[in-house]
Amino acid sequence: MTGLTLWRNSRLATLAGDLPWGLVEDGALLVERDKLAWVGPLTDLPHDLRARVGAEHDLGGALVTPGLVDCHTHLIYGGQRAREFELRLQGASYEEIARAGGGIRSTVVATRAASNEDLFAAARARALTLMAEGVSTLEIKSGYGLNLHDEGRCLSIARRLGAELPLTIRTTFLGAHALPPEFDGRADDYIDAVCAWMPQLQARGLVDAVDAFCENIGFSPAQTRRVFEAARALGLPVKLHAEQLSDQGGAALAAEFGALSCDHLEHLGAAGVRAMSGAGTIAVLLPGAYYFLRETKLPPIAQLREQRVPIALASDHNPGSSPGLSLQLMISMACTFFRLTPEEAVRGVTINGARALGLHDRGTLAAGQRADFAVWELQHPNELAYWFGHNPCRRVVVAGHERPPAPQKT
Ligand code: DI6
Ligand code: FE
Repeated sequence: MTGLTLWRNSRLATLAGDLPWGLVEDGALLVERDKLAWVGPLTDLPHDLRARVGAEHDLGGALVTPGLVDCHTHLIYGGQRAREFELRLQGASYEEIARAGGGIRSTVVATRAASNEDLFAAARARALTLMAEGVSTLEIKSGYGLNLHDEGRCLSIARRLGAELPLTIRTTFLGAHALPPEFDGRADDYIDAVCAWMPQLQARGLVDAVDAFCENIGFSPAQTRRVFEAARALGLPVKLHAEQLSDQGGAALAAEFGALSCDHLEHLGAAGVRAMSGAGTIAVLLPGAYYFLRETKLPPIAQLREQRVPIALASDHNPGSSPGLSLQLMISMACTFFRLTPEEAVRGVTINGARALGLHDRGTLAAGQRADFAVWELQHPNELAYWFGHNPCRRVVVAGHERPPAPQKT
């Protein structure tokens, strides 16, 4: 039998148990293959387990957290929209640009025109940037292909990233992101098409979940419901871009379908919060989009807390509303803009991010969880919310293996 690997001399923010941060001093992690076999203060490590340790790493007192989870990204796309940003700075709104055929549609044109290799290379570089800050699980949505061929191409590229990079990729089919030009004036026909593509993409192993953009510039609740019914018929979990720009009742609709998450939520009302609470749906807040669209309406944080709706945070990386690639910046902005506590924000990119993807095998440091963790040159986990603009992540372990290019020491 292979020996166990001991990682010792660290402060652990386990996010498990009842203590703030699940903090463990002089902590140790024992890894068996891809899982955590034991977690706790080194002095409590049982002798029989100690005897089975094959390799040992001294972390020099560094902070360890669970590997970070970015549960909402649109990582695969062609082109960029810096010109659109300039127009918005001059007063044009995101909605106006979208209605004039810019916005998501312009990225669809660039994505369709891009080669597989170009799309892959650009997405790979983006993923590596997120990974350097401790991300070990990453969700990627389609939604810039908007036909069967190009949605399939983008989802296949997401799968290839998952196969070639040392992290978990979860894919989400977001065919109902925007109306492609060839369906102008025929949104219901387009929804029929999206529902018809879904089983084909699922049969190719490309879909872990289904999402839609329920918005006055996106799809109506009735159209979203049809997408969700198609997903349910295939046994696929759903998520929703809900109440980003207006309250469409999308969150309540998603909750009715047992959605894993509702995302954005600045315009979420009391009924939506209650519905999410009843359904166990995670609220995914996206401070990058709030910031970049210069939104002023805050998501209803107090009500989410009151109704015990777990809050996750994600980068929402996309070329239109959130071109950032830093979960640490999202933590910082969630605290400054939304007044999340640092602990809430860090839970948002670990345990609650995992739950927003339906993953229960990660997000905390506890025996039986996947051995996904990040090592930080920090004293206390509250510093994750404090520093911004530089990267204190020093090492990342994914499924028990340390990720290069971090130093490979024993
Ligand atoms: N909401 C968003 O923030 C992204 N998609 C969505 O439905 C933005 C997509 C884009 O502008 O390209
Ligand atoms: Fe999004």
